[in-house]
Amino acid sequence: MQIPAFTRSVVARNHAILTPDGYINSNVPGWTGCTVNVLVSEHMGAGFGQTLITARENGQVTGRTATAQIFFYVVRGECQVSVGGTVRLLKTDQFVYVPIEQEYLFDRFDAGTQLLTFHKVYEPLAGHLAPEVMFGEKDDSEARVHCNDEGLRIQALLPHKPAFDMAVNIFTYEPGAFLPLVETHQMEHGLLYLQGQAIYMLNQQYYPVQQGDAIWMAPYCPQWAAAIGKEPSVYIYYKNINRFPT
Ligand code: UGY
Ligand code: MN
Repeated sequence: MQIPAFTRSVVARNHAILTPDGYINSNVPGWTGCTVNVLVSEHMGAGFGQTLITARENGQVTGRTATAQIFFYVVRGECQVSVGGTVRLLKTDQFVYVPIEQEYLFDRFDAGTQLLTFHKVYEPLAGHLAPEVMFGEKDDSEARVHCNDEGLRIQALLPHKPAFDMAVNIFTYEPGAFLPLVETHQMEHGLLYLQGQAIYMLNQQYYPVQQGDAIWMAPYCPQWAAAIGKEPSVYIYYKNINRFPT
């Protein structure tokens, strides 16, 4: 037997790579019949949370948001969601945004359905009502070319409206595509690789990453990525936006 003493996971001051081999279940009140892996949290210094829920058939994910909004994305499988008076089937690559002070219930899971969540304490903006419940899905025809490079496309899943203080985007790199600069910015990121492989540079360290890996990038963490392999590399990521810098 191989000694299980190796992992690609890294947790550093301003970034982290979390690979599925190290995931351990957390119990979250109201989220039953499922495995919950808390990937990003304030315990590592983050200003938001990211979890991955893997549900059994009898799973129920229910609660009422308080000060934090939650974005739920179906990474695989399907389930039913009841929120804001609407009951809907949610399939792979579809999402629902649950604003503050809102009850939600996910059930009727196909066994093994995975939900990715991003949650953040909502910062109200004077003159703007808080966002309402919103449904949507990954749609490559909605993706926009990034930095004039046809090999890089970003789809914004949430509207470009000042009421939203978080963005969730899907970033697709064609094989061999790479970011045209090393980004160093005040905004924070959490991400999950949905497809493919890449080399991610975080704070001058180069990491091989692939589908299923999660990454946290603190504010000002220098970041760069290049797709490797023969298929597109695709990640979904969180970013705080639209508020006065603190
Ligand atoms: O939106 C962003 O800041 C994005 N381009 N960053 C990233 O993918 N690491
Ligand atoms: Mn960035």
